[in-house]
Amino acid sequence: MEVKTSLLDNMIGVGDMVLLEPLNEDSFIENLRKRFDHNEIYTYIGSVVISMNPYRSLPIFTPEKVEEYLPGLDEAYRSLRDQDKDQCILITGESGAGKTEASKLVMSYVAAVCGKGQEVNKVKEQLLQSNPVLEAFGNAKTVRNDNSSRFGKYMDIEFDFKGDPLGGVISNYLLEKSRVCKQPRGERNFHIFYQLLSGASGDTLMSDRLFLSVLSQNAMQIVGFMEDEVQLVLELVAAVLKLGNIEFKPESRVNGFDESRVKDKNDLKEMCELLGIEQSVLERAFSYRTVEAKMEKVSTTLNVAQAYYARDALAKNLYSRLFSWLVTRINESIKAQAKTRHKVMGVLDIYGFEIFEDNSFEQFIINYCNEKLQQIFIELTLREEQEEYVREGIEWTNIEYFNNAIICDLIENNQNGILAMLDEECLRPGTVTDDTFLDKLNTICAEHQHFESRLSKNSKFLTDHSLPHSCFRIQHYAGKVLYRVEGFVDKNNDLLYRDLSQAMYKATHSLMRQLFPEGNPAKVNLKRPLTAGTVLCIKPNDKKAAHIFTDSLVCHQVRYLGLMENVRVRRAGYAFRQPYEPCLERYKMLCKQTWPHWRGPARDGVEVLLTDCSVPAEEFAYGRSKIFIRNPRTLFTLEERRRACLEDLATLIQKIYRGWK
Ligand code: AOV
Ligand code: MG
Repeated sequence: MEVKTSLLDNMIGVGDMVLLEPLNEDSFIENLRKRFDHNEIYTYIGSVVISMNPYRSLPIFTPEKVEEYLPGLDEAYRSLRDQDKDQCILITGESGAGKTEASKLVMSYVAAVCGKGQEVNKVKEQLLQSNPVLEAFGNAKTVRNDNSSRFGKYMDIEFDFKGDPLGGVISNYLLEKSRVCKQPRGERNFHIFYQLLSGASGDTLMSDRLFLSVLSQNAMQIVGFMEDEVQLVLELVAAVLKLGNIEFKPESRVNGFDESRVKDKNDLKEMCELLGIEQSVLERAFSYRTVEAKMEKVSTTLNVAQAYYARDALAKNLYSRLFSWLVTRINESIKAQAKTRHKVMGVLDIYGFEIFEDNSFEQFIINYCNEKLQQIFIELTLREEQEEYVREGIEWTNIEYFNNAIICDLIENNQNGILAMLDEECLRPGTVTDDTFLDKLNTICAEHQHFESRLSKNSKFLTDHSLPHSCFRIQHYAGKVLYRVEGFVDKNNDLLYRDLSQAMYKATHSLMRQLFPEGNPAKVNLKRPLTAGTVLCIKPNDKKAAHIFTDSLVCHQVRYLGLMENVRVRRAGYAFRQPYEPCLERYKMLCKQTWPHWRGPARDGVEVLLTDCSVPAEEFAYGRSKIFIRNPRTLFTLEERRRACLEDLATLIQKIYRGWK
């Protein structure tokens, strides 16, 4: 039996890295490769799942198979149902690594394992169909991923006491709204714009009914959108398109200034018709801006550049508010009806770390989010794990790992973090430019190990002195990224002139009015349940292609995700732990001295029990309140014996019963 297993291991690799022999980076990557070649895309490090993107559909996602392939998920779901613990699944990995697909798999899994019945099925279907709706509006093709998420998403699935889903709540974070106006070369706008335009002539945008690809339309219906709501949403998408067509020309004034005028009023007219806005109101809002100074309202003229700025700000605001409204609307549909919410399973899927040729404010924010997620991952699997051993008094040699807290601090520190400085610059009226912001960064961050500019004193990673003007570089956990400061101040400011928001509020379009109330929409806080499972997604190649496994690329990801350290902690550590009482309760039938009752401290009972089962002493460690078991196989052996014992007992009872009859 033993031989067979190792032969199999030789061919398809080991399923849990904790059991890998010998353990080093080469064998680790070799193991991933073997498994990848055999379509085994999941590998474990204890309860952490590593998922390799296969870039093609594998026949493993049927409801029956899901369970078999994702034991980690199964564990999370069982703990939620049987042990009454909220669960949270964090999904991380760079852009295109397969996070969003993995998050959908989590949802399909939940749908596959839990109860049936009309009500439950409806809830499941709605939860699942919220994905295509949000992807249509929040995903786009990028250089890294044809279906790249441009927003962060956290979804709580709520369960009743039986473990059946009752509903869900979605929170969205920071949509990359600049994409509405401008897409980097080789990239596209959000999918919805193409879905709206596909197969339709330009006139369709002005026809009574707008058409959307059947797929999204159906998904919206299942999630609970009324037909007229779908229409209202599409009208706003069309309005954003129309808005993008509006152009401006300068008109010279007597005082020497150029004042902006709408070039061709046709698009303006169509947009106004679509939204029920008076054309003159919008036209004026593109030529003048009202500023309040010392209780006085002053009207200043906009030049052509300012008019374009105002137009783009409006398009971005309109679209991102529409997106948030969609999330709120979906939540109304999918929220749990009954009040008997019992437990939740949270799934976090954000936009992955990305490095482009040109990186701007958007990449900076996205990469910062990933930096934070890596922090949580480190906390859970490396820091807390090691701290528990110390707390329980288990002998432990500390395993070093790179802690990226220092990079998070560089960005978010309240006093001199990059974001604080940016906010400060945005508050200074008048003289602020992207360059003054960069100057400020240079003076304050030049000493930081992970920051690089032309003035950097700390050249630890300054290999390349050709840093261009108006750029800075950050050494992120996942790699160095060169950011161009152009647009940082504007994008952070994100000014929407009041004249425009007021013009929008005057629209007769009912949804439009809702999107521009005065005041800001409340922000959602990310609250994560305590227990967490993790999925780490790895991208096998840079070509979005199947069957290709690029060693260097995989190796880079294995390093920055800290996977070797993770296996080391897991291996030197103990795969399984349990407080003494429940452990004794579960296995006491395996030993005469502890069965049926043990009198005395549970810790001693567990010791007697384990000695009696003659498992080698090095397999265990006795903590202050918990027993630690090193190898999962030891646990499996105990479980098998327990099962055998129960079966014997059952046979015995049957015999007695028959004899008695
Ligand atoms: P991401 O979520 O990690 O990137 P996706 O989940 O969108 O990446 O995956 C990118 C593409 O890889 C998908 O569109 C599929 O073509 C393919 N893919 C990923 N996982 C699987 C799988 N399990 N089976 C088959 N194909 C898969 V980003 O959102 O860009 O950070 O912002
Ligand atoms: Mg994604």
